[in-house]
Amino acid sequence: MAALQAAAAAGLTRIGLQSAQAAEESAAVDNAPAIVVGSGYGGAVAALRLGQAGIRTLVLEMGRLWNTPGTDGKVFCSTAAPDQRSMWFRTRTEAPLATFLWLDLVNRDISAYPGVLDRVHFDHMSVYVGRGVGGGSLVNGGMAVTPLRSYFSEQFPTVDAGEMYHTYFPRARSELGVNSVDPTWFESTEWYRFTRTSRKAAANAGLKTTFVPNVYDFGYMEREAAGTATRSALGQEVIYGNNHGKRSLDTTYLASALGTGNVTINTLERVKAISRAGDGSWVLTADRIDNSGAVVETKQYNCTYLFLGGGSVGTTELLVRARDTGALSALDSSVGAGWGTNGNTMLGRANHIWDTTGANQSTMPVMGIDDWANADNPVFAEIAPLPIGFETWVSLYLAITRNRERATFTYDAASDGVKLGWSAAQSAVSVAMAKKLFDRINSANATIYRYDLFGSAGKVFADDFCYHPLGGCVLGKATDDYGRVKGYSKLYVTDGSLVPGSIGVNPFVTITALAERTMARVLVDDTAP
Ligand code: FAE
Repeated sequence: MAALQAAAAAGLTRIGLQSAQAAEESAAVDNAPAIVVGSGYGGAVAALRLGQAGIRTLVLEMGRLWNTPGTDGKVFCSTAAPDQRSMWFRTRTEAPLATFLWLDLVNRDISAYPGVLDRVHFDHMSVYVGRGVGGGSLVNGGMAVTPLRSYFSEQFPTVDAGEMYHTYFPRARSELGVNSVDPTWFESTEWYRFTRTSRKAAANAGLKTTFVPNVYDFGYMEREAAGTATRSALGQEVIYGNNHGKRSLDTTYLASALGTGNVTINTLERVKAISRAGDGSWVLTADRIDNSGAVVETKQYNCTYLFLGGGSVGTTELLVRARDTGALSALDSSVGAGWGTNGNTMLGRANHIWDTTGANQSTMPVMGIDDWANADNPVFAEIAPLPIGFETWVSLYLAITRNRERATFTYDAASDGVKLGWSAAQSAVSVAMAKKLFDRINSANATIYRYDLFGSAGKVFADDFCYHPLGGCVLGKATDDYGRVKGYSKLYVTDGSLVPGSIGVNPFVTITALAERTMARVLVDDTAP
């Protein structure tokens, strides 16, 4: 953390604790033996393991380093009072919950700035992603869930599940700082009344609920509740960043990566193109932007080993562009394919007047309704908070459904970007599955859905955005079984694009564990002298 803090204080966009030799080599020349694109889960694991192996590594991240307090003394703004820090170059926030009582009370006008949460729009689906050093870990709900082994094996038939569940999942959980809420405190605190109310409604329908671990420090949260620590999860902070309590990647993997002395992170640099030089090394073109979004420099980098950790959307876009512009024409035809939303659908239910959810709600979810074993309609629904500071009687959920629909990214020459072939009908599959489960809950409790949360048209199910973009460069299809991209050597994918569209639970533990597995293999097999 010392390196991150010092860099922030100095206003630097280049962060590192380099060894003297590395500093000398990299002062003028923009190259490194290894480059990692993106600093989310996949990128952070790659950076740490490369750094530990003594390989000088440069991480290129398009977002900011989030460590500099604004004029209010805080690094991040809260969901209740969003400002320019909230969203990536927007003039108005685009929160998932668009309305309350059909009124546009949630979103605010802001000035354009490289804020921490982005919503990437495609024709029938938009994707929320984190921007900054730490990627999605800066904005997510911290739910650290290991998938059901049987479903993992179904999704990754060629991966040794025994090795994953004995070695790489435990390694990922340990490095991420996963912990669990104290059940006694959970049962008594006002901050989780909303969860207990949803649990009761599920139980009335004969449905099972399960505690879910998290990377938020629950010891810290208890101190927040006791009034002895500054509030973050209990202070309406989450999707625009947490000022305290959360073990985001900048405090775990990336801090350790910088600590090796071999890793440097350049921020506000967006990789636009990758190609291969005549000598087989990788060439990257990156735009460095300023706080207004203007490109202030276009840089070229060169490396021997290239690791792509730009996330499902970021990495897939880079590879689809490279293949379809001819820069890397040997990439497999499956690059771009196999993308899904993890079956995401958000919805709210209206509780009876006596079933309060509480004005005080922790922003960190700790429980899910687990009906995944229901072969007719597998759904795992996270019990989500609605932390707006007054009683709403709303139970909110993010349902993860077993939607088998997949889409493909295609290159769009006009915009030099990608289009996503996801249709409204494909979202309707997730909605139908979520509805089947929540109709059961409503019927058992004589309750109804909320019609006021997702726009003025009375939409019940938020079917036009997702939090869990997965796929686009699927393991074993676009890559070999370890994330080595087919068609080229020394090119790797380590992020959520490897997961084939669905994993049945919140995905970052899986992404981290797969990246650990890739790095363990690659560092032994591919970098030996
Ligand atoms: P990701 O974390 O998205 O990192 C990619 C990084 O690469 C970002 O920092 C980008 O800015 C950067 N980047 C992309 N393209 C470029 C480029 N061309 N040049 C330079 N940099 C680039 O990827 N998951 C859970 O497991 N539990 C949760 O509770 C949970 N809650 C969520 C809540 C929200 C609001 C959101 C948005 C997501 C949530 N997720 C949750 C999903 C989780 O954050 C996501 O699966 C991971 O962050 C994906 O990790 P990747 O390494 O694939």
